[in-house]
Amino acid sequence: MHIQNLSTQPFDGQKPGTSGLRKQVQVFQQAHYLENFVQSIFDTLEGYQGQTLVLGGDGRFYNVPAIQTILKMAAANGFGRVLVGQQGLLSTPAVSAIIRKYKAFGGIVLSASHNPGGSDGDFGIKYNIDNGGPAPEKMTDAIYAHTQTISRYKIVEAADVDLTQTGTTQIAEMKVEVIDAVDDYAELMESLFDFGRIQQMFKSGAFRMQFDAMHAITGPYAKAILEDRLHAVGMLQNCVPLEDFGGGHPDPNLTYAKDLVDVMYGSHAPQLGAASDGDGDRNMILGSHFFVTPSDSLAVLAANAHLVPGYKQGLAGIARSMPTSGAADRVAEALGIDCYETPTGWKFFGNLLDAGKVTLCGEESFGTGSHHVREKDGLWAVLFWLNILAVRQQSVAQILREHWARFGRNFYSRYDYEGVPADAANVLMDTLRGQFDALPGRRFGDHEIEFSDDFSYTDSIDGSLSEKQGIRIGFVGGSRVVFRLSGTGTAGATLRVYLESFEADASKHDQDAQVALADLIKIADDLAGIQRHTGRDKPTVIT
Ligand code: VG1
Ligand code: CO
Repeated sequence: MHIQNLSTQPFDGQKPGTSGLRKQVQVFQQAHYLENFVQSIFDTLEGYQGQTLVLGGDGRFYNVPAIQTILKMAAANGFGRVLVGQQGLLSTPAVSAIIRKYKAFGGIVLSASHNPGGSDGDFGIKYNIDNGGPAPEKMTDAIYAHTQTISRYKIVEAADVDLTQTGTTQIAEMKVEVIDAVDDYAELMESLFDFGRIQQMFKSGAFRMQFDAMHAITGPYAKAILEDRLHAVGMLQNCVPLEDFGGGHPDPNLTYAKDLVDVMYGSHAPQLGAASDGDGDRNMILGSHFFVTPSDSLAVLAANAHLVPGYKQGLAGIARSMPTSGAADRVAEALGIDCYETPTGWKFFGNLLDAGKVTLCGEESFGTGSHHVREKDGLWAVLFWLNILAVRQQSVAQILREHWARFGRNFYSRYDYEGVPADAANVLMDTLRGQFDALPGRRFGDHEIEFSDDFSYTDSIDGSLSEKQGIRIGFVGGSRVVFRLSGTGTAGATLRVYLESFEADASKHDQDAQVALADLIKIADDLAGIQRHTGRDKPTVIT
């Protein structure tokens, strides 16, 4: 078979963000655009000749053409074997699990996660290393540098691989194994959770859940695990992955998972509601008429981990991203273990997990996970909750109320201003930075600013430094406002404002978070001049 060595020219802006390179589909469809990025990944790697690559995506528009191209490029570049999901499908956590199980050299995930799909939507590509986790910043920086000077890429001239059936074929010297997308992942889940007990709970007929796959990748996983293995029959919706996710945002939150929210706040609501995102790494957890913030969810999983077979030997530590609330910190303190604070993005958890310093990790953006893989894992979190519910035999709301009574409640909310002009967003951030010296000591009603800074993080394992990871304004008493610009969007900028206050008094725990945080919300706007800079008088999404 013939290996072509084609000449090409660099594209601007192939810089990976919080989680890989994400662009509109039309951008990816330009001749050589995908190829340049893939060749830049391969050229950044060392020692992959003859090794195994894992490949799959969330099924969005352009998934299969991209897979066919990458297979031919992997063969031309000398990989020995590619494990590719049937139909080109693999969830992000499944890719991570498969890399680890088969000791692959790395993996490529095709996804723009929670961003909309379809021919007018977004596409994305991400490289994961041999621990199963996202490439660290040092590597994504090197890949980006390479895209700016690239002049050639290698590809084999060959027929497309049939992805519809599992089985083994060959492209040039390289073996292609089309594997079942779900089996390895399901086996891993079964090793962590008490499937017998969860199955009993469903079979008793007294417990119901509603799971919404949002027409994205988790559909086949949920069917195989929740329905076939655990007997959650008739409790799943939107489980067929569609190229455009049925026209929606596959983002599990109160705004975009409205169908599910309507069920969970309706009459005869089931005891548990859950949804996951485009690539299956996020989760939203709801009880009957009850929303669990992702920050609280992490804290509850940590406090109840001893009830779950895979975690009963205890937690080494917990890690959370900086904007995530301090609820998990309180659990860590009670358990006598460390809690680490990292920048936003799962790539910062990898070193801590590899070093055995933490067992559970979480982000406020509906991401929770553990040392079982090196990505956040949506269905894993749902199974963790099911296992806790099966053991405790209480409602989600009861579990949260008892949790707050014991640890106190961290009221929390995030305001997103999507699609604002990038210049305006940058001016807003820089104006805030300009005030750092003047802010401490300033009072707003009952609130006095204690500190303001740009969060920077030094990795305790490899010493790498990541700066400007979000502006923090801390108040006396522990309340906090954080301002950050998103690194996953493809149009304009998204300003995220994270709000948090702590309440120890249990008689005040039933307040609505928006009411409890009302003062802080106003202060955030005054401080940053959100309306003045962006012209927006309200956020696009509140979570
Ligand atoms: C967002 C979230 C972040 C998450 C990232 C990837 O990033 O805030 O917590 O890790 O998405 O999630 P940003 O830069 O837009 O705030 V996913 O589900 O896209 O892989
Ligand atoms: Co995702």
